[in-house]
Amino acid sequence: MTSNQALFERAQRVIPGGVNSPVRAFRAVGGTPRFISRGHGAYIWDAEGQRYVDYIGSWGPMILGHGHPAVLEAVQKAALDGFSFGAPTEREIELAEAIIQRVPSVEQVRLVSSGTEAGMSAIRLARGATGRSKIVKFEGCYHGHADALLVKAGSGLATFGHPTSAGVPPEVVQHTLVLEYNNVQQIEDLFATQGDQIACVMIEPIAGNMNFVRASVPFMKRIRELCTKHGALFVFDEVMTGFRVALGGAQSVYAGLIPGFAPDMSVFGKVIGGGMPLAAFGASKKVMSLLAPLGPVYQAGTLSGNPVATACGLATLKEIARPGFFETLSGRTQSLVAGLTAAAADAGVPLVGDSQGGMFGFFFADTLPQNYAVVMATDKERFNRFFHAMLDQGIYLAPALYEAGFVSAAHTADDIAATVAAARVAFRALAA
Ligand code: KE4
Repeated sequence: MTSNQALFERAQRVIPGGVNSPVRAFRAVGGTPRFISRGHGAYIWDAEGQRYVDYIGSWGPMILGHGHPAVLEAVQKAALDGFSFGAPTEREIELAEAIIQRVPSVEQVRLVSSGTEAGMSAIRLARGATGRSKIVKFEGCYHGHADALLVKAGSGLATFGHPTSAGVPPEVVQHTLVLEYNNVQQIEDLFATQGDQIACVMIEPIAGNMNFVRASVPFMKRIRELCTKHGALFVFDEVMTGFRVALGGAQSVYAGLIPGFAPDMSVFGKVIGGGMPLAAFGASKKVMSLLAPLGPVYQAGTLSGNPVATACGLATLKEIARPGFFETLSGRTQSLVAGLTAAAADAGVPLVGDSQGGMFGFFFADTLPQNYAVVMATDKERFNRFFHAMLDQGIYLAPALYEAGFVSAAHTADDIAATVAAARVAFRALAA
């Protein structure tokens, strides 16, 4: 049996950092990444045969758990009919219809292969629809690695962003403005001075890339009002929250809090592909009609709407639409967060947590952070020690304090109880 360390050393010889996506390398938490050999239900096994209760779920897609029989059957059948044709298929129509059925704000969607591709295309479409160049994002929100979105806040309000990555020329991000999440005054001030130049405001409605931070109702309401007033598009990045926090995504949660609320454009990924490479972006028919081949905004993809991926996504969406699915999943996730916070309190360790549907987060802090700066000021050292104490007990949490966690329908009450029991051991060690 090859060890994780041996695989990691071999991987690093041929793949940068030994991984195909940075967070997998455990650099935030230290230690050797686990090379996963298989998954089933709520569990994954590493190359050394160690079993883990999986709270990553491929960073969101595996909402049913690994190897759901109906999904497996759909994928196997689709694969037998052909992997990819480069021509339209009926199943792409079915998936588009399934997404639109659950998301009233979307009249048409375009299917693509990753959240990055969907976010990048959404930005281009917003710029094409408005004829404007400036875009607004918020510190701590991640929308994929398209150049224009790899930006950190400028030196002050309304100054253009600076690249967060080498290889991104300053002129590429000169139109990207980065504001503080949940800061109503900043968005007010920006629109007051530059409102007529803004193509879109893009947001993670519940920010899973700074662990778990909710946009406040006043903040969300004000962005909606300002975008409407100034003709900017309000883009909801629901790659993580879509079909994960609720069947209708985060926008259905906010529609319940703000009468008549809806974004102008939505980006989806993860769950809609069920673990296969598939993402989407959607909006009104008027906006979407600007896309090639109908309109002047170009966008394309060899594997867009891939026949096997659409089968996987459709089978997944069918299962999560079953009556009671999200009630059960939400209850399971809430019991996890409640159990963790109670265990921490018993050990005298400050811990706060939150969840929505099958997505959760927790912080070694006394109150829930409302923005990126506060998230990054929470106790990282304690988080990392907790992460490893749990990993050593067969509980696989997100290997970074700025990442959210995910519960699947395959996680049983016993899995949650075992996780909380392991946390009791870990918190006692932390408190020592
Ligand atoms: P992908 O290009 O990775 O499919 O999607 C990018 C993306 C866009 N928008 C949001 C809100 C996202 O969370 C993501 C990707 N999420 C990360 C997890 N923080 C994926 C994990 C990774 O990068 O390996």
